[in-house]
Amino acid sequence: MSQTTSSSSKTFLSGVVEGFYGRPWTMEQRKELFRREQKWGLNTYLYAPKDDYKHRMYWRELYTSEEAEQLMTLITAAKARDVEFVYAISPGLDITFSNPKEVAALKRKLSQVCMFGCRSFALLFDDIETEMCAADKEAFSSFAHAQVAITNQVFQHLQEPQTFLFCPTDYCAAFCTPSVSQSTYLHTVGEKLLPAIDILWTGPKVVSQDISVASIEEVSTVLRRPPVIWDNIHANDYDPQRLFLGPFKNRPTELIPKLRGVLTNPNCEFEPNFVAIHTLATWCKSSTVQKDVSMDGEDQGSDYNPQEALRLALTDWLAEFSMADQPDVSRAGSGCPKREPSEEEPMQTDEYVPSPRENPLYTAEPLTLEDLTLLSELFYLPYEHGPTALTMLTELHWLRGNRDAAVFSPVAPENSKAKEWRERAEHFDEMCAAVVQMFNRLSNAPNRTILYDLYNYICDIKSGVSLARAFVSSLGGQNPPPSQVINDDPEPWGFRGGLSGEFQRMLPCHGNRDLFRTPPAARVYTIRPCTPADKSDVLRLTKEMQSETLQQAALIGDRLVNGQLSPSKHCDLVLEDEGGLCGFAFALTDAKTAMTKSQYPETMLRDFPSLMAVQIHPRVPDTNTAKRLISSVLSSLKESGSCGVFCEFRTGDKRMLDFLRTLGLLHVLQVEGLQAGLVLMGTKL
Ligand code: GDL
Repeated sequence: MSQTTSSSSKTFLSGVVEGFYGRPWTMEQRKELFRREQKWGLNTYLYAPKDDYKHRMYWRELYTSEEAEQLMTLITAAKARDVEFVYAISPGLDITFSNPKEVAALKRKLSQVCMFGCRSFALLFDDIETEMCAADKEAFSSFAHAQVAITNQVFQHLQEPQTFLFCPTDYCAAFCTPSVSQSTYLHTVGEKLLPAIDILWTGPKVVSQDISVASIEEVSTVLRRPPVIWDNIHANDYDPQRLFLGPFKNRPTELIPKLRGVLTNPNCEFEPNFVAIHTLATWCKSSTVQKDVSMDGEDQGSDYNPQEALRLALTDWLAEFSMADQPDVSRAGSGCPKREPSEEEPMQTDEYVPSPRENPLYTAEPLTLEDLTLLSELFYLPYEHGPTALTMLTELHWLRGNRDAAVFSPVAPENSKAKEWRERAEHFDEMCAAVVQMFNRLSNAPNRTILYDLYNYICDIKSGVSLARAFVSSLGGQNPPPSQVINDDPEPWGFRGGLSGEFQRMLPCHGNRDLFRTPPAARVYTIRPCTPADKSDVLRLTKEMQSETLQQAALIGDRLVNGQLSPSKHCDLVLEDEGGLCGFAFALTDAKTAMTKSQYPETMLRDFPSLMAVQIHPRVPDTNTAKRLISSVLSSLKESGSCGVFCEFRTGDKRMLDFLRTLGLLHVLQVEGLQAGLVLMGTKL
């Protein structure tokens, strides 16, 4: 590609940075990458695998002759594909900037790589300790001065390569103190780093949801040059359950003339990066069009349309799935593609043809574009699920929240709500079935190299969806509750996520992924333990809300609220916004200790031994906030060994009942002989 940036005559850098943590790609995969880059018009590859010993941890060590051979072959392969090979080194873990021996070691190492035919280099100082050692503090006035001094020296030592990149320690706006425009670190870099050295930047955050033109203009002013974007939009090294198969998105093409380049740091697994790299290439080839032209796509003002770019990528990817391919197992773990027909043909055996009375042969259904679209939507982007995934989540949420009205309705089973519930449950079931079919077709695809890279993810989503499907079916009363979900002794796939999953479920922020379904809170809230000073506000809120219900039936929970009973440890949280106290959740681990008579049946108390009193002011529209408040108390109850909790409401308290139903954390409990005028909601823990 011969696109140039407006600010210089240099070619716009476009391509891939292998800059993630974990297992680096194999040499064969990298060569395949160069082939794809050339085909799609991308021109750069930045070699920066975080866990390659000699790139970071043992950066001083020279390459052995065998390694040298491999690197030389790689550099030659990149050249043959018109891809600029940029060799990066990360010495920041332990370098002493002020020691001339260290500078010499760095120069020696890069000179060695230069001998392999490499002409472009990068010095990376991301993800390192910002505190300098005593010797460096004496020699340099700041960390930025130390990094810039060594980078300028190395740049000159290598005879000022045409492409030389520097990754700052503050490589995104979120890392700058107090801000990009006032960052002393960035100002020093901008001022002192030689102008021919280019600077990497990941955008507003490490993983940036959007990168705006204004944000690039701001950082370019400070850096005194347009940055090269190191884009982590498709990086998945921070979460082993996530993979990103959505299109390159939310980077307006108006950025192109304002940048020195864009390099994507994608998924650790090589093959699934087909979409990430293909759509980036489409973006790079796009141009900005007149603003007044009406466009269907989301990136208005440009001929880049992420949905269309995705469709193009998936169409090309689909063809790859049908190419018979096996990873090379002779080089264990290398996963290297082997497309050439093998010299050793497999032994031909007589073809087995079953008779009409025998089992027919298993035939694999071919994978479809719809399957791949669904796959991409299930594993979309870091801040966004694809449309189908979003619908599935929303539907499951609705089905769970409305099961009382639909299923336990005392009136005729075919009331309109029940009908709607059943129809939507059926549609949900169909969507789940499509995921299972997609899994089946994928796992039979001839290209085993791609399949194996995807396998853990598709298996995980298939299991997750199957559990949800069985759960909905049990809610509708068609089947008993799925044994994997509700059982005292489930199989291990009934409690997913391992120890890390356990930790997450115990944290109050568990459930934050609702951010995908509902937008982030409109206001700023604080959730904190209740103090004696809050007492009067708690009472005022309770009184105000009670007048709504016009009922006075006494509740055990009232005594928790008015201070006659003390909540259990960590079970007394209040919610506050700028207008003051706007909610609370108080709980008792053992409700029986507060009961004067046997108000509730023993059987119920065995399943739901704890009691919670909860109130949220109607001015809090953010369901996530209320959810976090309640979930925190539920976590504390669970931690203290409780197996279930109930809340009492007066039947007139319709607002709270509806609100809690929407949250989906509690459901109405069917309790025999319950005092008239009362509704109990609860949940197992
Ligand atoms: C980072 C690391 C990168 C990693 C990414 C996503 C940069 C400059 N450095 O901060 O190596 O893959 O996050 O986890 O992005």
